[in-house]
Amino acid sequence: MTQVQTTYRTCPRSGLQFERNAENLMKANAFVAVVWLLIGGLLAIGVVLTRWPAFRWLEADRFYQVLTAHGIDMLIFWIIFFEIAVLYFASSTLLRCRLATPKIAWLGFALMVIGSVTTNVAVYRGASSVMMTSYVPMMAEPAFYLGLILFAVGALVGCFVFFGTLVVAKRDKTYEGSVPLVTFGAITAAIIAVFTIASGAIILIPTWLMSMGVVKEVNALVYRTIWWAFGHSSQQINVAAHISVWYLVAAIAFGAKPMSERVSRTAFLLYILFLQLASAHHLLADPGLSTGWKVVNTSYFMYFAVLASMLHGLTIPGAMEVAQRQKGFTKGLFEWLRKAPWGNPTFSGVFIALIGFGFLGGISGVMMGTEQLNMIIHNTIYVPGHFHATVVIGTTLTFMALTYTLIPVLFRREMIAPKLAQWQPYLFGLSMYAFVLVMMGAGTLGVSRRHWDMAFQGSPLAYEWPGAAYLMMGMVGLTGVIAIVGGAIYIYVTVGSLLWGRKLEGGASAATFTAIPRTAPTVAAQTTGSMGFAAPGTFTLAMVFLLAFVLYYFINWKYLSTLWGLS
Ligand code: HEM
Ligand SMILES: [Cu+2]
Repeated sequence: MTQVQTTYRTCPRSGLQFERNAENLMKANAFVAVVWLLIGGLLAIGVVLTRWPAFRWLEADRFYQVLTAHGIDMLIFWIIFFEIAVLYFASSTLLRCRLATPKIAWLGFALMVIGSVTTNVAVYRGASSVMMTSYVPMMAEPAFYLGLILFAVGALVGCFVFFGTLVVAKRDKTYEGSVPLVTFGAITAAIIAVFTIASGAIILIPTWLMSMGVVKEVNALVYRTIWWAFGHSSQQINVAAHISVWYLVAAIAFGAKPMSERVSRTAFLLYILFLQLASAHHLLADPGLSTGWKVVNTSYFMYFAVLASMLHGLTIPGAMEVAQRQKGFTKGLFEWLRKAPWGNPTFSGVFIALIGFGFLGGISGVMMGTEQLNMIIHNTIYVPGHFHATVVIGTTLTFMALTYTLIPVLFRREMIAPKLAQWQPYLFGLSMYAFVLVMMGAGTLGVSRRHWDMAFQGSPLAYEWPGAAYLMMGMVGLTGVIAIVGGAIYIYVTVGSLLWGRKLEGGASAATFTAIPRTAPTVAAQTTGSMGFAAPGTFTLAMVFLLAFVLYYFINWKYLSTLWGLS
């Protein structure tokens, strides 16, 4: 066995064991992530105040430049830097082993930093306002693509360090049996990430060459198909990662165990098997692909992935409910929920994320993934409404919630302004609920996504919107500003704690790891709630979800049927 110079610190507050290299890399990745969130949040001010019809702040070219940077800094840089930190945590910390090849991990980190800065500089120079999707033949400067490629290589390196760390843990026997569920979820995320990054490389490298004049043409349909194999799967990484964090938080906040490990693991596997196929839902309006191909991919196979998310959506609150009932909160259907730690921002953030992700992101996603219904909302502001429910309420809020736990545990600082932190998930999460709802409302009325000014001011033929469309876009502005304030509070509390928070002692360090102790076999506790279910409250919530889904689906078919009068 090779002897590697490192130390292991056992955190006195959480009992978690941090290896030095992994710890430093997690801190660096999480910190840079938050810097990108800050920049993306500042850019959101420009986007929101322009979309707010009463302000129409930025001119078109400036708007698209700011929008491009907002989308990329948020969805790619904030989220993936944070995910690399999560991968290192799920491997090194949870398996209590050293991080494999720390030098290479730092190299990956450096590539990600260089790549993200390069792409941003290209956007700020002004000739790369191609937006997140950067469809050909619209061209950005070569540096725009080069930055993304360097970033992707860096992230890929991070994934391989993660896999290497799993090997180290296995070889050093730091744990027994199978890996914990949270690590399993992270493995899912990392496997999808490798596929995702490969698709990104296949399409972005030729596009980069085209921007330099080396390649003459990249076919637009091929571009879109492969770009979405990358773009859609990358969202699956986010889902697998934030769901893993939900399991982690259920364990931290309640000591909850998954209701069924096997079901949860199978659900993660379904992601790997079926998610890429769902990429087709981004191509539903594309000519050149057959209807049969679209229907098979978006209907039959997509539902397996949706099924997986619904399984997690059921088992995570279910596990919380079972744990709460064991503590004696057994009254009625919902005492377990009423008596949950609502004042703990890690819990409240995760719960608000879970409900919002399911009800707002999930239901709207299945609706818009249906070929016929897609035509109602295609390329309208509904689309960003939907994905802010998934990537902001789902992923971003979950990562924010986790940070509140990491400040004392990983960064060893006492949180400044704990009262403010308590309010933050409510302010940010609930204003985002409202934000996505009015965006989807305006989109249902037809407000365009790909035109910055819904009023089309100055164009010869005016279009008369129903007044509700203006009202809702005004609400998009207002709720967006409130959400930005909620985001600012998060940045203030987290960065402020690192700068001014009281230092906490790190706990004892040792030169070797302490293996995960063999846990006593858990007695299958008899946790029958009312009506014979282990988790009747969660079951009720699931029925409410089903009802909401059916109603919403029906309303949209009904609405579709009124759009073209046949008689
Ligand atoms: C306070 C928080 C945020 C607000 C108020 C906000 C607002 C907006 C608005 C108004 C748009 C423009 C929609 C359009 O006109 O097409 C937009 C686009 C976008 N946002 Fe956000 N956003 C926020 C946070 C985030 C976060 C956290 C992410 C990702 C994790 C994100 C990802 C995106 C993406 C990918 C786009 C599309 C860019 C494009 O079309 O190229 N946003 N956002
Ligand atoms: Cu998708």
